[in-house]
Amino acid sequence: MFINDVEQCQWIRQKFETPGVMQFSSEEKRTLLARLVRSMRFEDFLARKWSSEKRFGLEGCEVMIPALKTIIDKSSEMGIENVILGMPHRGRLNVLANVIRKDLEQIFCQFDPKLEAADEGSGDVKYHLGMYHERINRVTNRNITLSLVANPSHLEAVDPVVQGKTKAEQFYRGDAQGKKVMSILVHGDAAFAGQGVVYETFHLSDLPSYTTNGTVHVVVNNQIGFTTDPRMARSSPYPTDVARVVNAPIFHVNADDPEAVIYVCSVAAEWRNTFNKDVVVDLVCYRRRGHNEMDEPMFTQPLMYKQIHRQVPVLKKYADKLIAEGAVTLQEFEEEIAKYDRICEEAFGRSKDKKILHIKHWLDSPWPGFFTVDGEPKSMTCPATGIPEDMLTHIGEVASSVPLEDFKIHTGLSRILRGRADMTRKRTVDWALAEYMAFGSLLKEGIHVRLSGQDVERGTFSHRHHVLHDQEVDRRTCVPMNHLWPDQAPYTVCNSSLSEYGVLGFELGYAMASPNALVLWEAQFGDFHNTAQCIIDQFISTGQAKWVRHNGVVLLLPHGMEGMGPEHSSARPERFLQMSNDDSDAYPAFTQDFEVRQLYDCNWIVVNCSTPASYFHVLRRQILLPFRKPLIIFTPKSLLRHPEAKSSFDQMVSGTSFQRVIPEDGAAAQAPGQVRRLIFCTGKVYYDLVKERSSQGLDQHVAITRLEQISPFPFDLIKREAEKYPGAELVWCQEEHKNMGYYDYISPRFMTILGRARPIWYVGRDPAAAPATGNRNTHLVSLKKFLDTAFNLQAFEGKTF
Ligand SMILES: Cc1ncc(C[n+]2csc(CCOP(=O)(O)OP(=O)(O)O)c2C)c(N)n1
Ligand SMILES: [Mg+2]
Repeated sequence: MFINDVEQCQWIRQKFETPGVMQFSSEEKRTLLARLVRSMRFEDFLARKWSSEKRFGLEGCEVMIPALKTIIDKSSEMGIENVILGMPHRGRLNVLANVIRKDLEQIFCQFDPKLEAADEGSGDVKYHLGMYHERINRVTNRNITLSLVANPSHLEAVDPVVQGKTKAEQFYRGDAQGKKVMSILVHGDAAFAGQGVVYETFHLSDLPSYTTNGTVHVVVNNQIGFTTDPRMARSSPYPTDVARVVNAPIFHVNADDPEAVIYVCSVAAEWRNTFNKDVVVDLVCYRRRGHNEMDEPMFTQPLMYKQIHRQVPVLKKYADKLIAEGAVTLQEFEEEIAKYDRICEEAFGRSKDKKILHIKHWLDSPWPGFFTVDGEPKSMTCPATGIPEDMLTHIGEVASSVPLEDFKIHTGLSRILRGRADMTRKRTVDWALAEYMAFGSLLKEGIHVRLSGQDVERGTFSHRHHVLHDQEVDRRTCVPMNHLWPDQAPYTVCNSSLSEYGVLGFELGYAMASPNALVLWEAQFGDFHNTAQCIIDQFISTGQAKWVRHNGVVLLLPHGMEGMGPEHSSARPERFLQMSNDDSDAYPAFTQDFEVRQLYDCNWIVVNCSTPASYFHVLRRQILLPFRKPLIIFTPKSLLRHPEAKSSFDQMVSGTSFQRVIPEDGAAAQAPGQVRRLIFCTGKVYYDLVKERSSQGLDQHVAITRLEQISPFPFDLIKREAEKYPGAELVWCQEEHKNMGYYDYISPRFMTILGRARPIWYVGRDPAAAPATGNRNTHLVSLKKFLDTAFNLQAFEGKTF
């Protein structure tokens, strides 16, 4: 154990070294036996009914069920009302049945191959689905809410998600000490030792805006029991090194000794309650069968499995012990078994009546009141996203002030605040101020805003400064955003640890807890999101389809080709677009509600804003929509300070809205008949194009139209723009390399909307392996080259498509 705190060491000693601490009443022993009966007979029942189905049985570690139940009972006794669980495949169905108490027929019916899926998504396998249940805890007679968070196959990926959801539930209840809400994370030994996200998650447990005030971890350790090769145990990194890294006590306990297990579990729950710190219970057990029920372990571990087959099951051992002690009779034990078997059989009978699987019965986080009772959005409209002018002015004034008395800020920052005041007077905003306006206005409407990521308080590009630091008093800070309105919702802005996988997972979990919050994660540079790829692939892009839970998390990904080298340039838009589910080949029906309907049908929204006003509107729209979708925003770097990249209040006042496409509105738009070329683009390259067009004197001949929303694709507006310029050649211009950026996504969609009658020519950088060059000169030369092509009106003459 690697604990430096004397009080904590003493506490543990006293719990384990005091003679006779492990005393159980006969009532407690019988409860434990009954729980073991359920755990074991549940697996037996599944094995008998569906011998060739995968279920990742718990055989060998049946004690996990009483173990989890003990942690929950003990925590409930200490005041916990809400437990959020995350766990992998092994024993999951058993936990659903016997810990969370999902109806058995709901579980059994899923083994029926004829069960049809309701029309609500593509679904997931039964040992991944989540669950939410409010019930009375029979031991304490208190109400308790249990939820098991849905997870993908990717082991341990759910850990930070559970922690984020737990933090959010604590936050909304004002449970700053974690006395009402807690999490339990279950791990396999191999995944616990090997998956880095375990450590990224533990690492969050000591950070103020991320701590859940202690988590009880349970490891199903079927690795070190019964090894016939002593080197195996030694070559394993687990458990001693793990204890050192996670900075939490690990209690190892023999899973064949149920009384010891439940004693250790109750100590673990008490530890969490006493010290608000993480703790690990390591259930040292074996795995009676193969990895899943289709595997034959004797193929590869013959000697170990010979020994395992000789093991008497824990239930029999414990029953024999209690019978010998006289705590139960053989007859009572047999009746207990018969009773549970009957429960299973009856549920099995009922399960045959189930014809349709509703994934919404497997939701881990209900949002009461947000949808209609049928789970539908309450409307298919989105109100205008602009706000009254006086609100813009007020937020601008607070954003340029120091709301606390005698608070001395850095002179450099005073200059920045004066700049904001000046912009407010002139009725303009830059990027940072537009973001302020969006957040501030939502806070007024009671929407909690949380912005998390590395160095987000200041902003990677030193443009945000949401936390002011007193230059004379150590650690004295002020968040002006929390001084906007008397009864506003709270604003949380928090610098995270240096983790993407863990922190993005955490924010996704946070966003899961309530639809009435704007939860944003910002990458330091957009490309760093790829170390969190699993959260993006397994949860964000697919979560709703698999588990029907909407999620409105926002990813802010700084993006732009600015000569900064292969990293720090691209947020990899192509990857997000490739995973967008809107159909490239289907010509859409342009119904009245097309814009909102398209957003409802998509798996996520991908935008690249070219103006601060656009950014302001899209952030507000995220909350004003009657449903939730993940929002991916490619955010700028140099545009943060670009003199042209400003917006007027006129573009943000009441009545204005997010523009999915910003059409050309200059000279070319006045006389569209004379326009020879219409360039479509998105994001920062727009400013390069406008400058070049002007320097070549082509304002009347070339129109430039911006896509602010790339996915779902604004088919209707693109069609309108293309039709406005019937004599113009159509060009897609991007600063990214041809095999990256947006081209592969937009190209087939342009073809669909143009009926393949007109080509859309590509202008941009050539294909490449790395997202950007490391050589500044090459960067500038390639920029000049594609800008020349963009305005060379002969470039595509004679070419066919
Ligand atoms: C990230 C990840 N890598 C690989 C796998 C494939 N996989 C599934 S179960 C498993 C073994 C897990 O061992 P352990 O964590 O000890 O759990 P056990 O099955 O022994 O309970 C592996 C490698 C996975 N699911 N997730
Ligand atoms: Mg294992």
